[in-house]
This record gives sequence, structure tokens and C-alpha cells, in this order.
Amino acid sequence: MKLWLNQLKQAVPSDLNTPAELARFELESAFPGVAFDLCQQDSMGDAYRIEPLGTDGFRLTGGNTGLLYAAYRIITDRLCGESLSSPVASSPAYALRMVNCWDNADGEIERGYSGRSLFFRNGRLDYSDDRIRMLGRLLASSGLNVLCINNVNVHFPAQLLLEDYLPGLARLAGIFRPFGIRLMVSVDFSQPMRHGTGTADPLDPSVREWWKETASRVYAAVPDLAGFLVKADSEGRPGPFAYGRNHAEGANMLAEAVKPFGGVIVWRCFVYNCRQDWRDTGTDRPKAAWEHYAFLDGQFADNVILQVKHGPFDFQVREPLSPLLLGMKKTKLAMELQLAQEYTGHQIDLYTMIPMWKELYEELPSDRIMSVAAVSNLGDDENYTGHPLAAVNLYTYGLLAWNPAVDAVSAVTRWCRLTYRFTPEQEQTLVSLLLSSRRIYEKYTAPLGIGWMVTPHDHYGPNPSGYEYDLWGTYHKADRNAVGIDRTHSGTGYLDQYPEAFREKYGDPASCPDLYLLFYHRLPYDFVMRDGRTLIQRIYDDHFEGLEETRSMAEKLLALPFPEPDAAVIRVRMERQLYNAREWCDIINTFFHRLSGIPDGKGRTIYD
Ligand code: GCW
Repeated sequence: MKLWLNQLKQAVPSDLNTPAELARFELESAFPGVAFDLCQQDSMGDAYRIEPLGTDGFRLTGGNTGLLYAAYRIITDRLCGESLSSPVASSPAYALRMVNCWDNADGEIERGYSGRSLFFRNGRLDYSDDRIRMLGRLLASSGLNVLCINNVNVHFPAQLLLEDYLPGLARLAGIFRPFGIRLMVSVDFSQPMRHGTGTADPLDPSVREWWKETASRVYAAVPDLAGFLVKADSEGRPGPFAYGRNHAEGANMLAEAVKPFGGVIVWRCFVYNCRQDWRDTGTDRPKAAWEHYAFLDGQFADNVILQVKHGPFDFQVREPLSPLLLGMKKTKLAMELQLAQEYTGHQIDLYTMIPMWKELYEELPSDRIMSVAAVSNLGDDENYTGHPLAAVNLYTYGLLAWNPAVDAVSAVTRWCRLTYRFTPEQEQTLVSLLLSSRRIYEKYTAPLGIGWMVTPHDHYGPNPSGYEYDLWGTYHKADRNAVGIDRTHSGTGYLDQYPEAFREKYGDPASCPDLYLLFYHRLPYDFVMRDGRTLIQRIYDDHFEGLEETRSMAEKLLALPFPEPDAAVIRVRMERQLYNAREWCDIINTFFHRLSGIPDGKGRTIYD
């Protein structure tokens, strides 16, 4: 399947070597007879300029990759019925527009909901060249240019990507190269110990030497490797803490090794105490990233990028912007998003993410990050994303990574128009359903920013107290009187990690935006919200509304003329979402009714 490129008839041949060659192929096979003048100016890099020539011709100017992005711009504009009648120029906001795959060498994907790995089978690199080329085409046509193919939890034998599997990695990199996509590899910080160093201490000379030697071998095989992605001292992963070193010392050691080859080290900041004692009220997980990294601001080498999850917890339906993304002004930062719907419906429930991303950018100064990354929702299912409508998240992520100012409505509309041949009314219906899907999902799941309340470990379906006495620090402390954690100065002090403006906006429950109330505050059920409702009534209303809106969404969605096989997949998953929404609605309402003893003011059924 070709997803949003299903109108392109010809497959990409295997003998193209450069993005510029691919650009010409794509243009000439999409628009035979149209004149294309391709002017390569390497200094322009990914940037491009398109000038219409007379009635049916174009001059494209750009770098090697810029020409390819220009080609996809012309093609997708035309397929969307938009004519390029005047010159346009464009350049990406970020040099690195990354996708992180959590694929293991055995073919399993951690938090994968769309089949098995496209890259690995039976402990080895093993893939279909045609599917890789199609994936390259999809990623390049949405402007993405870096792909990390293996899980940040580097399970053996994935470490061999830097060793025995290097020829295979080089071959895979070669297939992606014409699409302007550079590979990245997740590395195991303790790997030198597999080679007799006896330590992985970043300040140990034998360890530094091992990584230097490894980097030169890797770059000899894959000269354009973007770099290494590292999850260290996180959820049990090895890292510098074991040697009393901080993360600047760890990252800088690796940075030194890849620097001569133009490589970067992307160092993840998802470090927190994942063995917390639930009795310990002094520890508040959302504070962890700041506590581990803020004091290191400015100490990282210039080819180190800290990759920070967009929120302080872990890809919940609603989280505040991570304070680290606002606080580290002397360090290169990338914001990490998640396309894989780990906590957002497993690519069963509809959950279009761009409205959530746009909210993040409302509070993120544009100069604060210099790159973005997203955890992949890809797998070897025929449609790549499990739910065919989940592909909107990959496509619109690409548009956002290219231009964070992209409008959510036009981005989703563009995806719909490229993917389906619908009438304007049908298209409008699908666009509005997709754009409302996140808010609907949020309404029937954990209320008002409290997060979690989900089936432990699997993270699909409701379990209000599933994590309440666990090690992961994800507590809501709901009792007969109140719910939530006071994260203000008078509580855990989490809010003190933010600039003044943030503290003012979220610090007072009377003025805190409703949807973040239970993230920042502990409130009694009879707390009166700004619209006059009590907190408990709001929780009941949101859940009944979420279920109702899911039912009306199903009606409208299943009435749309989706082609097969999408129609069948959409129907089955919509049925499962309806079931999931009812489970969430009833279980959350009953949970809070049993605790508070307060009935629904509108007399709706809450099960005892
Ligand atoms: O979201 C959590 C997931 C883990 C994941 C981890 C991370 C790859 O439950 O599956 O590990 O975060 O982001 O490293």
C-alpha cells in the first residue's frame, strides 16, 4: 500500500543514487510531458525554490535533498488540486527531523501496534527492498530525513549493528540514501564491556578508545550516518551513573568519538526513579528530568542533542510542556513526540495528534529546540500503521517538523485529500472527525490531566488504581475526599521548575486551565470550577460526553465510503473503540462515585 502516495503509479526503481535523480524520476513519472528544469545548488541543502516556467513547466532550485522536497511539493500540491502559479521557496525549521523506531532484532516492536519490524527478522537485518523504498518515499514526501531503526532499549543482538551487522546496515543506508534519509542507531552504553574493557566508565581511556575505534569503523561503512541515539540510566538501561559520572560526561565521550565524522549524539533525558516506593511522598516523578539535567546546562559538546519528551511524565493524553524544554538555554534540545499510540489507543482508537502538538508549540519559544523526534507508529502491516487513519499522524508530523507553524486543519485536510478520493463534504466530515478525536479520547479516559489510570504495562483500557501502589511514580491518590497531587510550591514544588509566567498560569486552581487542573492540583470533589460545576460533576459529564461523542463519531465515520481494505479495518477498530470508550466511561464514573458517594447531578446511570 502507498498510503498518501497511492496516486503515484510507478514504483521507485532501485538504480537511483541521489535525491536529485529521484526528484527527476518522481516528477517525470507523475507528470509526463511537463518540463522540469532542476538546478542543484548544494549550499541550499534541504531548502528549495520553485518557479513556474510558462504554462506547463517548472524550475526547481535547491540542494540535492532540496530538489527532492521541491518535487514532492509540486506533486502533492497538484494531487491536492492546488496549482503552483507563482514562485515559492521553503526551508525546514529543523535540520534533523527524526523518526525513532523501537524495533528489536527479533522482529518485535516495543509499543508497536502495526505488525512486526520492517527492518529485522529472526535476530538479523532482514527486510523487503521494495517496502523499504516505499517507506523512504513516504518519509521523504512528508519532509522527514533521519530514521533510527532500532529500539532505545538495545536488546542483544542489536548491539551487532555496530559490529557484525555493519555490512547489512550499510546496505540499508544505501536504499534510504536517494530519499535523503540518513540512518541513526540506538547504542548500548555498556557495549565496550562486551569487548573486554571491564568497564563502560566514560572517563576510562580504554572505553573512550573503544568508542573512537568503533565510530571510525561504523562511519567507514556508513559515511552519512546521522549518529547514535542513547537511552542511559533510564528504566534499567546501563549508563554513566554506575561510575559516578554525570550525563554530560557520558554524552561528551560518545560525542568525541563521532565528531570527526560529522556525527551527533542524541541523548534521551527520560531518566527518573522507576523503582519508587508509593509510600514516599517526597519524590514526584515529573520533577526528575529537570533534577538530572538542568544543572548541566551548557556542559554538553556541540554535537550532543538532548532529546526531551514533550511532557514530564510519559506521552500521556495531556501533559504540560516539559520544564526542561523551557529551562536549558545553553544546550541543543530536541523535542520527543510519540506517534505510536501507547497511551492513546494503540492504533485501535482514533487519535489524531496534531492538535496536541500545536498546543505544545503555543508555549514553546520557537528558538528553544533545534530538532524534533517522534517514536514511530510503523510496522509491517500492509498499511504500515495498523489503523489506516493513524497514518495521518506520521504525515502531519512530517509537515510539523518541516514547519511548526503549519495549520492543523490544512495539514489533516492535505492528508485526507492525498489518501482518499472523497467529495468535499465527505472530506470535511473526515477532517473534523480526525481533529476532534483526541479531545473525545481524552474525555472518556483519565480526567483533567491526571493521566495514567490505564491497564498497567499494556496501557490500553481503564484500570484506575492499576499503578497506584506500583514502582513507576504515577499516582493520583484519589480518596473519599479529593484527587490529585499538589505540584505547586506548597506541594511537591514541581511548578517551581517553570518560568514565572507558567507558575502564574497554572499555580492557582481558580485560574488554572481546566484540562490541567488535576495535573497540578489536589482538589476536593466539590471544588467549584469556573463554569460553576463541581469537579465530580465535570468528571461525570466528560465521561458521558466522551462516550456519546464516540458513538456519533462511529456513525459518521462508518458512513464514509472508504475503499477496501481500509473500510474493513476501520469498521473493526471502530467497534473496539466503542467498547473501549464504554469501559472507560463506566469504570471511571463508578470509581469516583464509589469513592465520593456523590451522585451524577443529571441522574445518568453509574454502575455500583
Ligand atoms: O513509554 C515508556 C514505554 C517504554 C519505553 C520508554 C522510553 C522504549 O513504556 O516501552 O521504552 O517509555 O521512552 O524509553
